[in-house]
Amino acid sequence: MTQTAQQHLSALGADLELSEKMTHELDTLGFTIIHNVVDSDWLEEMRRTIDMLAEREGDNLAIEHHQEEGVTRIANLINKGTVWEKVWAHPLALSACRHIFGGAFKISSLNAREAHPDCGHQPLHADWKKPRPDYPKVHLVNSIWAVDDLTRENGAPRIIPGTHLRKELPEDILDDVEGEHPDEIYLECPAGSVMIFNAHTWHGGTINYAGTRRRVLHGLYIDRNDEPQQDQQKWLTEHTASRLTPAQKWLLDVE
Ligand SMILES: O=C(O)CCC(=O)C(=O)O
Repeated sequence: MTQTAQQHLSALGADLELSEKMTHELDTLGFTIIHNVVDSDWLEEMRRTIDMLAEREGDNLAIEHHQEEGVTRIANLINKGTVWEKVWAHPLALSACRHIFGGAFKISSLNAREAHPDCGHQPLHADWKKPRPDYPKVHLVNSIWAVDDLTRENGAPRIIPGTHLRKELPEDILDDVEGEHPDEIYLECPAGSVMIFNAHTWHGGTINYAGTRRRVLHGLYIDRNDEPQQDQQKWLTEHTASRLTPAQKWLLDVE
């Protein structure tokens, strides 16, 4: 990592010492869950802002990337409120990224997702869809922030431990990426928890049978040399730019 990258990451507080449990889980399982990252006031602000944006954007929701049947997705949160800054630049998430990538990285995107009642099933997938001739290099790290309690009944995401250590994509190996997997684990956790995972790990959204609210955020980070899901320079508003620190600009890879 260059000295500039190290300076910016230090300015962002991305040098927290991770617990042995966290690093062990990240290395062996591909994911870790941390509870009580978001307090109740902050959760309320997130919930209010998500609902306000969903109402305001209507049919235009997530036009920046992709829409999903039966699901509310809100994209480009970086330019949709100051409440999100504490998410995408969170020292814990950045410190975990630093451990997983082992090199310089940047923001790929920050989006919200909520499966509607009886909807939300996704095939098992890795977020990095390309072949991995450079395995075990890590290209993507994801974080799922539980804005509401996540349970098996309301569509907690599922994940297959250890699959970040496979070169292949699930569709190359499995007969049925839609069906149950013998090793799947549901990422059940109370609101305010964050699941950080190596995004080569096979995972997917599940059905919200209970019909209760299950808003989550996806904070996605990418190797600094790869192309992000969202071109931050293209979508950056003057308002956002005006309040960014030099280190935050570096993290977003914007001028
Ligand atoms: O929100 C979730 O439950 C996981 C969604 C997911 O993996 C995705 O949209 O790629």
